[in-house]
Amino acid sequence: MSPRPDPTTSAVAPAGDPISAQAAQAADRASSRNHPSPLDIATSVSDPSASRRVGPGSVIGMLGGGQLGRMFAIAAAQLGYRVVVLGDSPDCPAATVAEATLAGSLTDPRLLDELAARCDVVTLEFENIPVASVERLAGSVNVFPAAEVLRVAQDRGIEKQTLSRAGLPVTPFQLVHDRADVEQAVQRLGLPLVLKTTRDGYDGKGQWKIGSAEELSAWLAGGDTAASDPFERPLIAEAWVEHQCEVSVIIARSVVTGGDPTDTGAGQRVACYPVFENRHRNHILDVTFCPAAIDPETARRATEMATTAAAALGLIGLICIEFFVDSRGELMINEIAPRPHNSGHLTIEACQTSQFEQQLRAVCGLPLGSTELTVPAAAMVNLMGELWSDGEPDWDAILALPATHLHLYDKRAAKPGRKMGHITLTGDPAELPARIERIRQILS
Ligand code: AIR
Repeated sequence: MSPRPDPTTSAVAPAGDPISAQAAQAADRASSRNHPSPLDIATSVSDPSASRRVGPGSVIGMLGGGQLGRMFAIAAAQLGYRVVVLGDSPDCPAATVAEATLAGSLTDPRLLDELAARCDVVTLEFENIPVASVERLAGSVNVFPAAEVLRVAQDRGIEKQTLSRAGLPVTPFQLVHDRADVEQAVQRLGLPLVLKTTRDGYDGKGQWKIGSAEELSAWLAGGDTAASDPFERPLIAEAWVEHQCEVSVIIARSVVTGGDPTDTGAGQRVACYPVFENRHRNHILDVTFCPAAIDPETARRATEMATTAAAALGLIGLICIEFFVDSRGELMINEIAPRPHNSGHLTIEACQTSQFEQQLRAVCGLPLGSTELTVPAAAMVNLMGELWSDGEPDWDAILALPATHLHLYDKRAAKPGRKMGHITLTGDPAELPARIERIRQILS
């Protein structure tokens, strides 16, 4: 393990506490944008051509070819755009709906240069796109969200530093590089706590809940880490938050230099969706409800925090901010994802503008669309690979249900834990739980 500077102390650490050089750079970049005025926001965009309008008929580059890229390409086609995907395989989910797919590594300079040459603007569908690839593209074509946003979102430590320095509440945390750090984290944060790899973990991967001194000893002995050295990769310890529910807010933001009737001032355009309430199963999103069953004041604060986060990051594009609502009704940011989000899939049928069309509008400098619900309520149920264990599920029975919308991602292999599709239900909020139950019966 390479020696590292002292870990940062906590979400509430005063500025000036020791942090890693990388985290310090990111935090400095972000802190210079804390609570920006509209004027700051307009001038914080380093590339003055950032907001250049890219109209219908243009070609959009998509980094990543999964279901999020696929649903983006469908929305883009509706508005007369063409999409070129850079994905890992020629039959990735986005490939069948894109104009062209460049199949290969997201770090291949030849493919990146070809994408840049073919596209008018480039966006992405997962946040772990190598930053160097985005920087290479950005030398010749606008990429939104920018490399700087990805750098923050790819590292849980930098993410938490950046958000807390923007005055936003995050789960109390401590960076962990060695045994002494874990012991200090246990002292400061208490048990249980969650150890997470700072990079590359998702859907519960690279995460360990430590509930007792015995569990900590077992983890330190490497029992549950799949690694002989549990500190091989940088980690973050997070306090365990007893929460009543998890909610998410998806917000689009763009900065335009030209005047437009939808501008909110100094060129910043912002559009925020209603709050979504999320239920997980095995650390993976299972069901989303909208509107969330939280009081209006909590919803208002979540929206305000999402707006502050998007501006502090200098985001152009779409971002999802996930929150815990703790037992006292306080909000804490759990994580962020600067791309369309699984919890926003219901916007396709339930809102004036889907999250995918909104991403397109934001990165193309078009007016942002209304995020209003067009239905009383909606729910989204994920369809995971395990549903295929006895062959293809009975889609005809699902398609026979009213106000029920089936989406399948055309993935070639159904594996347990893999998102294969989703179903959106719209209608009376009181009836949604029973309708979800009916769907589960059909699919079981
Ligand atoms: N995705 C990205 N971050 C989180 C999620 N769920 C989507 C993207 C990505 C796809 O999941 O669309 O391309 C990868 O899915 P899979 O099943 O191939 O691992």
